[in-house]
Amino acid sequence: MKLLSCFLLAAFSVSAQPPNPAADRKKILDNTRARYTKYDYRIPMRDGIKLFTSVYVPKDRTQTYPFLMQRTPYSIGPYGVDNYRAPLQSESFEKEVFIFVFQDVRGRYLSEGTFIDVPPHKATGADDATDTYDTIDWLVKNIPANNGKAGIKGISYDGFYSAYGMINAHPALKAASPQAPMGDVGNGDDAFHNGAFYLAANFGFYTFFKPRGPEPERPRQSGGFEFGTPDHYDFYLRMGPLANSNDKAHLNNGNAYWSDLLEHPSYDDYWSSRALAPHVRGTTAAALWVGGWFDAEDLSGPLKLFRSVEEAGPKAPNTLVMGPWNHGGWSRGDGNTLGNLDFGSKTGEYFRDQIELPFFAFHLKGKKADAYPKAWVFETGTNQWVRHEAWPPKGAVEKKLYFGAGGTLGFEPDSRSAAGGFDEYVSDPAHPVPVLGFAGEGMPRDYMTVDQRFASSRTDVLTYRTAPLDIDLTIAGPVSPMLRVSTSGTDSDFVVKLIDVYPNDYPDPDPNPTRIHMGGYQQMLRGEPFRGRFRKSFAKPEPFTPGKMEAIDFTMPDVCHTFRAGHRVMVQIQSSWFPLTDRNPQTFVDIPKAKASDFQKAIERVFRGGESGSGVKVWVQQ
Ligand code: PG9
Repeated sequence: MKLLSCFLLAAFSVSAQPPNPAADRKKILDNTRARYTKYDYRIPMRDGIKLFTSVYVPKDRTQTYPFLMQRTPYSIGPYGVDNYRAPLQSESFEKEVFIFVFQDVRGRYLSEGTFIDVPPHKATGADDATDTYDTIDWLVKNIPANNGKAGIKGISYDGFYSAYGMINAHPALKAASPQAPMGDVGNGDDAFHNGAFYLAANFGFYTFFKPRGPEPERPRQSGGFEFGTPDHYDFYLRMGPLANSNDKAHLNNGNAYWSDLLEHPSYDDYWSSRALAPHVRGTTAAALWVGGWFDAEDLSGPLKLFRSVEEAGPKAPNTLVMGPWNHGGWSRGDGNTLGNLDFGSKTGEYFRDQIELPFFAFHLKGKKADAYPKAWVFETGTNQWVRHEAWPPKGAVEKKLYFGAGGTLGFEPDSRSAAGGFDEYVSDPAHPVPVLGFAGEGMPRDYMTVDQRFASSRTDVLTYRTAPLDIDLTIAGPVSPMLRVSTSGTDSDFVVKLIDVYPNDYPDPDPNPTRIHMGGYQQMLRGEPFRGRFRKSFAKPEPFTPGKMEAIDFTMPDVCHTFRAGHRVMVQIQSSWFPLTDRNPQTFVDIPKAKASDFQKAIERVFRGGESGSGVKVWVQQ
């Protein structure tokens, strides 16, 4: 017995080595150096501009390999053929060999040319579609031991370039995985959502993402903006009207990209020319569109672009993957939790190993893989991966949840309140509804998972909720508010939040380091603002007539969620969401030029009752 216990102790002590990230990184770096040789090229585009490109070529020449590309405005560093990045993609890709390619896009870092923020696709001349084509053409013709196939992937801006590269693609481009691509930064991704400006996300982004000079240059360490407080609600409230954002204490007119945003508060051709959906129709590369249900930056992009390819009749396999992730969350960590939410399995690891890598190995190397479904999504609530051959799933039926008297909500119009009943609140721009119930960043990566009880207790938030459900209710697809509202002002925002209310006896996590109480937790599934002036047209804003009821119908990005029996469905309505979005003065003025005196309180009314009363349509899975 003694010998055995000594052995077990020894085994345990060996396996209980403390983690050593530095040693792990060194091992991966050494492994990368052992397997690849790095080359730097300045690849000529059709207009003569040369794009700086690093190519990691496998040392093994016993077989040919495909290219796996990534194009980025964020620098492909470390620069220099002796400085390797490792791992070259996620660690899952260590299991396969590719010719890894990284490229500074036109006008960024060591590539020549002029960078345009979110560059529009051009019908003629050089753009990022032709740059991708020319790069692949050059690689196939100049890099030894390639198998004539190429793939492209990337997240966020890099996802945008991945989708862009699918347009009029080179025949060698066989597979693309645009992940959280910006589908339409003017409406739905990053800059504006239904006309409301995403203040904190963009101010934070454009404090570091600045124009470069005319000459290529290596990254310079530019310090981030000093907010001077961890409480960004307070910071932005003190900043005051949007116009102050360019004064000396803030961006000091120093960033043309930021100023462009403020120059285009309506959806004009500055934005429509930057939308990718019209251009990805008919693309020929197999596509794996990836997004996160809780992505605060580019949730709508993957959904919108997947749909655009699907609706045009896909010419290659077209698959949507959505998981319980924040922005880019699928590419890092286990993915078993997010904020206070626990998904019961390593969703990120599952995606990288079971979905992403086999996709590229199949299309680029002919490795065996099961047929991919149209939609491979994680169903929150039941916390399971589900595969659907259509999206929304076949058999899902769109139903309206009606607002009722006394803050009720149900799939039948509230019989107690005849049409024309209403609930009202005072919306005060001087005291906007916060996006967080505590001091923090203006737009934290996982704000969507925060408990919404802080909001439902406010008098300027309307809350409608069902009775506890008798049976599970699964919704899968877009969520479409249908509001009937009035304001005493001449403009207002209306924010709609769809929430899962946990039963009071829902168990707390164990361990519970943050001492969170999950009993009664109000988990937001989807939330979007709508700037009322755009209710008839995003290009042509119209004022409200004070007190006159108006319809605001719109669609919010999809969900795939099961409200378990005993839970309630909740909808919250409010007229600010600060500093996630900028404040609406609630007077019909040019908001980026508004003065402090333009900001006025308003009485907001939400009309309910009868078939035409306010509500939210959801796709119920039968
Ligand atoms: N989605 C981010 C972003 C792109 C463009 C403008 C603002 C933000 C990003 O690339 O992370």
